Formats: sequence, C-alpha cells, structure tokens
Amino acid sequence: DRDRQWWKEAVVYQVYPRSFYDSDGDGVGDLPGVTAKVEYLDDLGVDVVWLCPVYESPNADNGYDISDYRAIMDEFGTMADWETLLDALHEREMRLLMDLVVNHTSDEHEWFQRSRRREDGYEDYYYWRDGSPDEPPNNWGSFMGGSAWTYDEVREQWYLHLFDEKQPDLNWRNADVRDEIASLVEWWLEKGIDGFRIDASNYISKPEGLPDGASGRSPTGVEQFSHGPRVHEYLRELYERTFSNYDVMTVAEMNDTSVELAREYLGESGDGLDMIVHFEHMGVDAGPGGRWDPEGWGEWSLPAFKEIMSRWQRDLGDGWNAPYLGNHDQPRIVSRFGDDGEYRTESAKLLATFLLTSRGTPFVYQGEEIGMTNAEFDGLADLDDPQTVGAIEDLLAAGTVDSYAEVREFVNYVSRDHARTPMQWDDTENAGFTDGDPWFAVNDDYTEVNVADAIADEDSIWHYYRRLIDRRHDADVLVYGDYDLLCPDDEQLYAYTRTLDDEAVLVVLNWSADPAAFEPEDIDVSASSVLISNYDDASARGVRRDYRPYEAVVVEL
Ligand code: TEU
Repeated sequence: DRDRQWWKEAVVYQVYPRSFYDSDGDGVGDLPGVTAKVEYLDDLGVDVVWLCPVYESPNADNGYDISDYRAIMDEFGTMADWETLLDALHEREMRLLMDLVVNHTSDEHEWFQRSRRREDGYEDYYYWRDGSPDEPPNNWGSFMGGSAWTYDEVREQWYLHLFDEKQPDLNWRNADVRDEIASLVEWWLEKGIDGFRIDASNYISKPEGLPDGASGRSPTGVEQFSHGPRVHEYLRELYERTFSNYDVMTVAEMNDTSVELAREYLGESGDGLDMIVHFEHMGVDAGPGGRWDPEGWGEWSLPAFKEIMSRWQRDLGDGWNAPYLGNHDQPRIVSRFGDDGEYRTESAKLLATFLLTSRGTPFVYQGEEIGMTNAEFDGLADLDDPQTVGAIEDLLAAGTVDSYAEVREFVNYVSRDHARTPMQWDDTENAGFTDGDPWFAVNDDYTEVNVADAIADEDSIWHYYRRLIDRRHDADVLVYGDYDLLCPDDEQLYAYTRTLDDEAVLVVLNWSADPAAFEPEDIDVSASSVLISNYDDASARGVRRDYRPYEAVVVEL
C-alpha cells in the first residue's frame, strides 16, 4: 500500500550543463565535463541526474530554445559524448532525467522555418494570426517581458511566444504536432533514459479564440493559457503513447498551480504524471505585482511558508511531491531562504535538512551542496538571463525606474542569473570550472566556497548533504512517512514529524538567527535519539530547549 517506486526513493541532482564543468577549455560546460563528475555525484549519494537541455540550440534561452530535438548542441559535445554519460551513470546505478521542452521550439527549428513559409503540412504548427504589424492580436504578455506576439516579415503574420521571441509556441491542437512530439519522446526513451522533466507543461493548451487577459496579473493573459482547456487530454495522450510503456519517471513543471489542480494531473487516475514542480513557495518573497515587481520584494514570513509547504506535503492525495528550494530559474537558496553571511554554513545545512526530510522526491540544484551564494551584477551588461533583462527593459520602458542603479539591489536578489554562475570546484583561477575564459563570470567567493575545500572538511555543507542523503536512503519513514506540522504560527521554528507504522521522526529547524524555544506539549521525546544535526553537540542537549541560530535537528522518536 506504500506503492513503492524507485523514483520515490531517489534524490535528484540538477545539472545546468553550461555552468557545470568545462572539459575542453572553451569556457562552456559540456557533456564530457558532466561525465568527469559522475564519480563526484555518486560520492555525494544522489540517484538521478536531471540534465537541463543539451539539444541543438541557438541559445536565446540557454538551450530552452531547441532547434533540433535529436541532436546535441555543438558546444556541449556529440551524441557519442551523451551516450558515454548515460553509460557512466548507469554503470554506477544512477539514472538520467532529460528535459522535455515542447511548449515551444526555437524559431530556428526546421518546423518553424517551414511554417513561416507556409510549406504544405506545416502551416498550422504554430499560432499564426493576421493583423496590422503595429497591433498584436491580443494583449498577452511574454514571460520574458513585452508582448507575447512578434510580427514575422516572412509570413506577414503574427506568431505567439509565451517566452522569448525566439521561442515560438507549438500549436498542440494540430495532431501532427502531437505526433512529432510523441515520436521524439519515444526516440529518447528508446535510447534508455530514465525519464523526463516536462518544461512549462501547464501552458501547452491555449483557449479557442485566444481571448484577452484581465489586467493585474503578470504576464497579462496567464489565466487564459495556464491549465488551458485541453491540457489534460494532451498530457494523458502523451503518457499513453510513450511514458506508460517504460519504467521511467516524469516530473512536470507547472508554474501557477494549486494542490487541487496538481492532483488532477498526477497518477493513473489523472494524466499519468508522477510529480509536479509547483511554484507556490517561490512567491513568498515577491512584491504584490509578482516576481518582477521592484517594490515590496525580499520580505517573507515563516508561517506563510510553512502553510504552503504543509498543504503540499499533506493534501496531494495519491500524488507525489517534488520538493525543491532552488533551481536554474531561481536565486541561490542560502542567499534567499538562509543567511549567506555569518550563518552561511549553518543555514545551508538547515535548508538541506528541510529538503531531505520532506515527503516527496527532493531536487538538489548544483552548488547547493557547497552553499553557493548569489552573485553581484553591477550593470545590465553583466546579466545573461533574457527574463531578467526583459523585466528590466519593461520597467525602464514603463518609466517605473530610470536606470539600472535603481534596480541593482533587486536584481542582485531575484535574478535567474545567480543560479547560472559557474560551479565552484576549487580555489584556482575560474574556480576550476574552465581553463579558458568562462562564458559567465564566476562568483567572487569561490576562494572560500568550493568543492575541494568542502570535501577536505568533514564538517562542511557537502559532507552534511552526503550524510543526510545516506540517512534518507536508510529510512523509509523519511520517504514514505506522513507529515504533521507542529507550532504552525511560530515565527522562528519550523517543526514537523514524519510517521510510518511504528517509526517516527521529529524535525526541528530554527529558521532564524536568534535563539528559539521549542516546547512541544504532546510529543513523547523520552526515547529520542539524534539522527543528524548541524550542531555537533545536539545529542547532549535533549529536545525541549532553546535552539541556536539556524540549528537543525532530526531525532528518531
Ligand atoms: O520555465 C517555465 C516557467 O514557468 C517560467 O515562468 C520560469 O519558471 C520563470 O523563470 C520563473 O520566473 C521553464 C524553464 O525552467 C526556464 O528556464 C525557461 O526559460 C522556460 O521554461 C522557457 O523554456
């Protein structure tokens, strides 16, 4: 009845290949670079590697704009390099999760090139609309800023792009498009991969007539194209044609999703998806206008965060969670949810404790295991991410701000670029990421924050992750156990139990830089023993007491 699955017991590690490890000195991370670090990942103890897109791409959005789904990006290597990586992972009993980006293609994809020339059979592969070149067909905004429409001079029509103008949206209403997608998915599954992370999956169905969006939400129109009318039909169909025939995991990325909506997609009773990546907790520190609102950002309340996380932990029914705190689209977790100054080590370990004692399949993003921090970007020219740049351009165009200086602090808090600075392997030049010129500047703190130092120090964040992952692998209760929240209103403490049959674990996290008293009434701690803690004398101190800054303790009850 626990419905055991390998992917429920797995810990996933996300690799952003461009910034992971450069094997050939061109300044760009690559596939042989990932292969060179497979042993490293095995030592850390992770089970699954999620590889962000490595397909052929002009890199308008670092690989999320694909021009050929069956080819490897030159900068990353060859298909043979990819096969070597897959084999290296499988030899160590690790698995490979690939990224499936099919809400849109690159405008350089052959389908788009044919479609813009109205070639037979391709006319309808994208969303094309008539209209005068200065009046977009509706008011939808793009996630990358500006309108979601671009006028194409070749076809003399507008095309829809929810993301960058170089990422035209595929028209899933066209059965040929769905056939193409099923066929490329099948092609990769046949190569022996272990699953897909499905990008932007709740946006694939657009409502008939593409009605205008209401004002006040960002981007405009999101309520129209998020969870559109045929989204379940499309995902279920893809599942039946492809995933259901293989022993693979699927995790669907869905911004703008509630627990109730998520349940409709998950499991056999839904669309066959295994897990959903939701964004509710990513909104806790946003201003009233959403993530790119330059006013009112940065403050967040622990009770509100607990309420969100607890709802997902408890109410997903037969569905399975995919807990995460950071990824390639978010700032660094220790800078955002912890303290990247005095308590960097303690707070990074606390975040790890939370993530790896959550119910669901935890996703660790590269660099989290050494407590990598946000970088500093002094001008627009220092940024790479089209979303951040687009958001700033919108603010400048609207006159909300007059210069980069006015948003510098905001960008240094919120940008997707923080996650994309090169992985810090050691304290040599360029943090050991490359022998060449890195494509993106290395964070200055690499002389202190790097893998080599972390591995040499038994008390490091890295070793703490390794131990936590071990504990999780040894304790079914951490994987399958029920979750119950304690002291929901406490502003400093996040405490919960996990229970499975006669096993019970208590997690106490002082999510603050000040001491906090934990005095639960109805928990029997008489026979408790510490499973892991980020303070080494936690055992001697008992459970009911004051907790020190960012102290995290997991006890078996
Ligand atoms: O992101 C999809 C998505 O929902 C975006 O809103 C994204 O989460 C945003 O960065 C949040 O602020 C996926 C990828 O993860 C992202 O890297 C791509 O840029 C995007 O799709 C387009 O493929």
